[in-house]
Amino acid sequence: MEKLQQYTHVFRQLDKNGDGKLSAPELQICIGKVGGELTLEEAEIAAAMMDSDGDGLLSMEDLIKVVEDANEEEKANDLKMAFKITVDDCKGDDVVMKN
Ligand SMILES: [Ca+2]
Ligand SMILES: [Ca+2]
Repeated sequence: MEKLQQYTHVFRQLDKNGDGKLSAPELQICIGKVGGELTLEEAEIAAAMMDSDGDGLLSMEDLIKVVEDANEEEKANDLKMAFKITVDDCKGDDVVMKN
């Protein structure tokens, strides 16, 4: 799968309400998917940190930036790693979101 297709695929899965942006609750689901825990408050802070245009929501561009920036040394940044794992996991079309 092309990298951009992969991002699009992941993004669509994470974007539960289909508005083209990832909100804090949607980030929470993302973290839960890779076995992590994030409070809504933490998700809101994380979204604000990764948000590039200040609307508090993550666009696909923001997601790509976050994943591309993620590296193994940045263990502290769980959300980046979670995104990376989610994208890496998404090689096929048969990925099922756990709710
Ligand atoms: Ca959304
Ligand atoms: Ca934004």
